[in-house]
Amino acid sequence: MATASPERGISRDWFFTKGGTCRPGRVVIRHRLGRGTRCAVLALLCLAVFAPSAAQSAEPTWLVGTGTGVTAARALHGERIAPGIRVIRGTAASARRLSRMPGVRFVERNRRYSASSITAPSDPLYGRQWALRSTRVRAAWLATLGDGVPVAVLDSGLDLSNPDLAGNVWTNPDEIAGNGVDDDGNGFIDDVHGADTVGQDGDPSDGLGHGTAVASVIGARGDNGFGLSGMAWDASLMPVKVLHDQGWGTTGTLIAGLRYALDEGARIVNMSVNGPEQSQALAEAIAQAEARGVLVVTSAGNDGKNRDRVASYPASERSRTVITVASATRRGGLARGSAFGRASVDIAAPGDDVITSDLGGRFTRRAGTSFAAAYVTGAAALLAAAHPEASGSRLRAALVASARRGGRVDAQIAGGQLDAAAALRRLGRLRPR
Ligand SMILES: [Ca+2]
Ligand SMILES: [Ca+2]
Ligand SMILES: [Ca+2]
Ligand SMILES: [Ca+2]
Repeated sequence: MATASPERGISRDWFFTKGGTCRPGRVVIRHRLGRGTRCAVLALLCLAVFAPSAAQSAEPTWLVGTGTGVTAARALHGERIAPGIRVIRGTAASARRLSRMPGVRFVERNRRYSASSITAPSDPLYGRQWALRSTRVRAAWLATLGDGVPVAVLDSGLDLSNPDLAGNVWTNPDEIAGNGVDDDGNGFIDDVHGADTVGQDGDPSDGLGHGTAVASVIGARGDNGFGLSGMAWDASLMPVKVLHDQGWGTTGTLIAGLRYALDEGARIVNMSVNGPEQSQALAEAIAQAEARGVLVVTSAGNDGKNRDRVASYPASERSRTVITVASATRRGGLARGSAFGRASVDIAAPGDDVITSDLGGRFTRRAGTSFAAAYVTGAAALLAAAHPEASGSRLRAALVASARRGGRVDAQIAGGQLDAAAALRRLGRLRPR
């Protein structure tokens, strides 16, 4: 473009020369104007774009593509980030003006991009959690982390002091702690963080560890530099103790627990329990869950039986809101001891060599369909967070339809293996949060 005119000691690109002749709010003219008109106009524009108010405000930034040789954009200061590309700050109007300047090839908004994969969380055990890779949950985390979705864990309770869980424990907004009164009239005194239908009290503390382990798979705090990563880092875990510390409960403790979960607004209920008898009362409680749009996730059982022939409850409940989960190994086969059934088992999820939180802040490797169910529950919490309107039966349908096929487990169950990212996509969108 412009060339210097040395014989006159004047350059047309006077304000392009080194030495910072143009700064926000300040134009220093080091040379006499030669062909002054354009220069004067450009100088004014330079001031307009880089007035201190604009430079220091939270205005959008723009990418300016400049031509070869001397260009006006060079005058506009900004930051040179690549040959022929500068970043400047300014309003849309100043960007439009700039785009008309000589030597400017384009001006476009410096747009925000999101990482297309979340960086590995800081939890020290993350690298050993093969299940998180198998379930493709990292891609799902781009869309949601669970966002406070209430998830009831009907089990042996929960270690409320566990540092990886404490931050995600549900709080009953209608109950005043420690006053010895059932403030919300739900039948449990001081049930601030869940309830105990075995001891019939408001303290769901876990004396067994099973419930704490299941809860950690669902919703241990992720990326907190401690322990492991749950599936849904921001889910709200509602512990309901329906099992004695010896690991068993009754139809009565189960249905009381389910009713508590429904009354307190759980959207998903994890029931990693199995019993041999069909129960009218349990079937009615599950029908109630379906009517309220609540998903019930159950373990297929660890007896190695074909569930199509040998029933187990609630796994064998025929309901569109119950999803029954078999346990898969790292290699995608059915885990040893896992029940199966092409008609009665919906999906498989990691349930072998699973790292879980235990009592006293310890960690334990566990196996069984209890933990497979917990992975599905965690994925369901992510779905429910991204799609608050979706009913339990819709969540179930999305999880089953999106399950990954091609593994050895396919021939033994109705669906394939849990794929959290595919399930989110199936429900509508896998969008950045
Ligand atoms: Ca209460
Ligand atoms: Ca109270
Ligand atoms: Ca208790
Ligand atoms: Ca953690």
